[in-house]
This record gives sequence, structure tokens and C-alpha cells, in this order.
Amino acid sequence: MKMNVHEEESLVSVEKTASHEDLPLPIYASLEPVYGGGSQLEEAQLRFDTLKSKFLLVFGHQPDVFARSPGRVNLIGEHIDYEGYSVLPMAIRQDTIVAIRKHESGEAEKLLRIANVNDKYTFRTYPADPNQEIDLKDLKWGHYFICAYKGYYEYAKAKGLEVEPLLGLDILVDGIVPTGSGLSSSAAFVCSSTIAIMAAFDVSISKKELAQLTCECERHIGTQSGGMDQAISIMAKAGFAELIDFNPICATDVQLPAGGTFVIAHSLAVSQKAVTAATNYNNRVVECRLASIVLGIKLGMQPTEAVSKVKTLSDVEGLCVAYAGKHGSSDPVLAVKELLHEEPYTAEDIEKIIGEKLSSVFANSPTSLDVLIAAMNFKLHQRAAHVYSEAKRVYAFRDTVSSNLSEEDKLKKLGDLMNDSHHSCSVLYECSCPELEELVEVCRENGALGARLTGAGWGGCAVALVKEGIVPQFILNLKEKFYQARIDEGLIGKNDLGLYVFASKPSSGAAIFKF
Ligand code: NG1
Repeated sequence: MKMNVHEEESLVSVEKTASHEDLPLPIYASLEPVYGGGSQLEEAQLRFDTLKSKFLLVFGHQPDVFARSPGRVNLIGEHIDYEGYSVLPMAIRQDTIVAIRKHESGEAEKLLRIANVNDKYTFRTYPADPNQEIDLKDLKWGHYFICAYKGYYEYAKAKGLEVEPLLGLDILVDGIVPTGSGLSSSAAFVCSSTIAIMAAFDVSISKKELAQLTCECERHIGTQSGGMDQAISIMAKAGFAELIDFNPICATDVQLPAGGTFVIAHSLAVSQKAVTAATNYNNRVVECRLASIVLGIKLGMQPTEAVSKVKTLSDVEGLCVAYAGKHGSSDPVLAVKELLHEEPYTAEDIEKIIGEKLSSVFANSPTSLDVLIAAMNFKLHQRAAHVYSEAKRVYAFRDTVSSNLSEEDKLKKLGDLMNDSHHSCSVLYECSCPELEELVEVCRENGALGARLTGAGWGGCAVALVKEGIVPQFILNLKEKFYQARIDEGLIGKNDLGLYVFASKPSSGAAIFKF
């Protein structure tokens, strides 16, 4: 479990024998392997210099080690990771860097002291006790670090790792992934924190295990996260999008067609995923679970068996496909159409079918019980239809990329799939919002081959597929048609547009730096 420092050359030779996700994270002694050259390297150098000097200023010591983890844009496959289905994201260049130092045994305070280079996030201290509770009703930014801290200790306990006596930690954070934007700033923070903690404790595990661990870490914030964001943040490779499979976690490189560029544009509606979990994100997780139990029962399972065994829609997909097969189709959506009515279900309707109180089904999940309190009814038909159809679109996207179609036709087909995905998110999953609808429309009217909301939705960003040659004009058009009115209203500054709309190439994944 101890960490071996391996430099780039040795990493290359290891990769010939082990698969990418079985390797530990790379440890670099310089910034180039991650940030390349030019202005990106200069910007990174400045950030690391600031981290070093501020760390010294705030804590009176140098950090031991740095960890970075990127945000991501999901190209297709929305709200299906927690249902066990594959998704297709890519890492973006914006990342979070965490500098960390482990206290020495003589030092008095056993505290986690957490500072941020951005003054908006005020200094926070927490006890070094990994069993501390996170107050979900009063979330503070520092709690994302506590998620990582708790998760690491739970992992160490489960694996029987020898843990060092509890000392304090000093932590300084620099995150440039826009928050509340669907680009997974939260996963970038949780992943970089977990990696920093493990590096400070000199513990190293495979990327695959780390992806699973960081997903569990983030659930401490109260969202029933699916695992896509942590997996891509850790396993991304520069130049590739990744098809991420779950159970077990695995990443397959997807080389996107040349000639197309993904432009990310913020709707300027902020999505506070953790705060709205009971009505939005966790609500959909609960609706999917209920849809899968009801489908299981309608397709012949005993209610008690369905309640105890069926966790996700992927668990009953086989039954749905078998049902469709008897009706001349292979599409699980057919079973949804025939067996779940479109009219929303009340809690009582579902309790009658499953023969049990919903509060007893979810008795072990406090965040699901919050959903039951907040929900008026449950749209089982719509949510299941979205999940099954979106899961298919992910494979269609992957197959299109590797098909023999001309580049032109590939791009057109990918754009169509993105448009279909947005329609399903908007109409069936209801995770869009007026600002995203307007932005997606503006993207399409200005030459995007396809455009869709990305990430959890209810605000945040859209991603548009645009022909490389028209990107500058496309961005100018977005400025004029979408952002100018908002600049005039004072919602954003006119010089800040680059933060809200930018083209993105697939970036590399998490890394550790020891200088
Ligand atoms: P965002 O909110 O974009 O970070 C969330 C989940 C994902 C996935 C998407 C929807 C977390 C950390 N991330 O992403 O796992 O379910 O929504 O596809 O909860």
C-alpha cells in the first residue's frame, strides 16, 4: 500500500503491462506532464506559486504534497450512472488543486485547518475526528474536504489498513472549476482532497479503487452520487473522452472525431445540487428505484423479493427486454409504456403495489426519507423511459464515433443524439430550467450540430457540438444573443465572458505533485 514515486518514463513502461485503471495515480515533480506548455503552463505555475506562498503565510510551513483533479463535461448519458449505466464524459482543463501538510506529533492542535486562495471561502477548522457528523442542513464549503476525510478513514477501516494516530492537517485549496455549473466542481474538490490526504499518509491504491472510494466520499454531502464525475476526474486521459462503465468501474478511450469541438456555455442559473437534493437529484434517484421495483413486480417478481433485491433500473432491464421480446421488440421502453402509467403515482398507489410503506422501504436512507417528505407524487413512467432511452444513446454515440461514416455524417449523428438526449432530460426527466432551454435553443440557431444540458441540470451549463471552423463566430453569436442582455443587467461582467463560455479539449486526469 505504500506509495512509489514513479516519474513519467517509468509510468510509460508500467502502462504496457497493466491496464490504465489498475495503476496508481502518477506522481510528478514538474507541472509540464499535466499542464503542457504555453499559457496554460504559465497559469498553472502562477497558481502553484501562490499556493506555496499563501500556505507558508497562513500555516507557517511548506506543504508536503499537492493533488489536482479536474472537472468534467458529460457529452452524453445524463442521470443514468446511479442506475448502473455507462456514461460518456471528458475531463476539462479547469481543476482543483489541494496543498496539504500533515502535522507532526509534537504539534498541539489536532485540527483540520482548511483555507482557500479565494477569499470568498473563509478559513474553517474542524476536529481531526473522522467520525464527526456533517450537518447537512448547514453545509459549508469545508465540508467537501470532510467528506474526503471521513471516506478515507472508512476505507482504511474496511481494508484493515494501519492508520496513523490522529494528528491535524493543514489544507489550502485552489479551485477554478465554475461552481454550481454541472461541471462537477464538487467531485474535483472531493477527489483532490481524498488524493491529498492519501498522499500525505503515503497510501496509494489503483485508480479504479480510488474512483469507487471518492464516489463514496462524496455521498457524505447528502447526494446519492452515481460515480461518473469521480471516475472521469481520476481516470481521464488527455485527448480522449471516456466511456465509463460501472460495476466494476472501467474506462474505455473514445477518440472524438476531428473537425468537431465541444463548446461549454453557462446558463447563469446556479444549480445548488446538495441544497436542493430532496426535490431534485435524490428525488430522481428515489423515483428510479420505485420505478424499478414496480416494474419488477409487474414482470413477475414477488413484492418482498423486488423490494429487497431491486436497486436500479438496470436490475430489471433483463425482465423488460424479455417482455419486449414477446411483443416483437428488444426495447425495454416498451415495458415501461405498457406497465407504468404516465399519470404520476401517489405514495399510496405505490404502497398498494409493493405491499409496504415507502418509509419502511427507505428506512436505512435518511436522504431518501427527506425525498418522501418533500415529494407530492412520483413520475415512474417518465423517469424510467428517460433512463432506458438515454442508456441506449450512450452506446449509439460510442458506435457512431467508431463507425465508417464520413466525419461530416458522424458529427451530424452525434449532434442529433445530443439533441435527443436534451429533449429526454427536459421533457421526461424534468431536470432543465428556462435559462438552459433558451441557451440550448440559441446554440442550435447559431450553428451547433447538437446541444444539450450537461451534468445534473436545473441550471449550470449546456454543451454544444460545433464545427471547429466556426467556433470563434459561434461564441461571438452566443455573446450577442444570450449573454449581452445579462451583461447589461449586471449579472456578469463583460470581461468575464471567458469564464462562462469556452471551447474544451479532453484533458488529463488527477495527479499528485511532489516538488
Ligand atoms: P453534477 O451535478 O454535474 O456534478 C451529478 C452527479 C453525477 C451524475 C450527474 C447527472 C455528483 C457528484 N454527480 O453531476 O454522478 O449523476 O449529476 O448525470 O453527484
